[in-house]
Amino acid sequence: MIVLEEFLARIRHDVDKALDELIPGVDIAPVNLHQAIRWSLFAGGKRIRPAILIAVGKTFDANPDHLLRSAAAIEMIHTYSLIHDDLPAMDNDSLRRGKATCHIKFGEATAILAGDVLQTLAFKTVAEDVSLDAEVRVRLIALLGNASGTPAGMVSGQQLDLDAEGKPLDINALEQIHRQKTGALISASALAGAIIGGASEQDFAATERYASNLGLLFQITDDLLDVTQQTTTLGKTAGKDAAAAKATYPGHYGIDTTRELAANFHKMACEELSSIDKDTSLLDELVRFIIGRSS
Ligand code: GRG
Repeated sequence: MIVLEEFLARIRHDVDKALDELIPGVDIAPVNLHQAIRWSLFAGGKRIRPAILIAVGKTFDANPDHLLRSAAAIEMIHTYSLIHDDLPAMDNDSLRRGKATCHIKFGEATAILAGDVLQTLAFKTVAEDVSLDAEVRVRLIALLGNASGTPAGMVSGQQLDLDAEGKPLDINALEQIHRQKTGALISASALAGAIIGGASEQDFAATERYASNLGLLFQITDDLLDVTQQTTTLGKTAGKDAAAAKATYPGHYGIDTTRELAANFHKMACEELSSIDKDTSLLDELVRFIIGRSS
């Protein structure tokens, strides 16, 4: 059995190497644009979405070389969302991944462009991945477009989140925001691994249910960390949700009940793995990592 910490460290190394090869260098014009992308991309993210993609792909016996560029593409989309989320018109934050945010370091216009181009590079990366059949690439592109866009993806979740600021929300609306804003890209990471691994229809459906619980668990854990951890541990401003009157699980249920709910999503995610006739121990470990993380 692979120790999860070793697996995650290897993913961080391999994905960072792939990203370095895929992103234009700082010797290529426009230099400030490429510096801005690299500033945010290599600031030390956990690479959890690539890890989910690669773990699911490995579970379905995919060739590891075939997973890497899609994993890098998902990290590009994720980093674009962080850059744009930190902008003055959105969360207006000055700290991300323990460093100054992209717009603080490079200016707002360049940060907007860095986010834009990370998004287009992600789709280009998948489209040009010659290790994958054309049909697989098209499925992945559609998956990423749906998960990062609207009406059920990350951008629509972000809009719902902005619209909900300062308003009382029922739990269904809160869950919808979390599922779209964060869950959709986490789910897409798992499903991309299943697509590249050629999972059967039944295994794909089980992966979808696993990922849906995992995605919600990820954001609930993020909500908990925002109220229980310090800024230095998180590498981003702690206590931001309450200050911005954001809709969160701890805000709705309190910390103790939120922890119980997280444990329940943990259990449900792991239960979905039992119908998959493969060694799913890595996927089990990933859920444990997500609920136990401190940043
Ligand atoms: C602005 C287009 C746009 C979308 C915004 C994802 C998102 C939607 C905003 C980012 C802010 C945020 C708190 C989102 C929730 C998702 C989340 C928990 C992001 C942090 O992910 P981690 O913990 O970060 O994986 P690292 O830095 O480790 O990659």
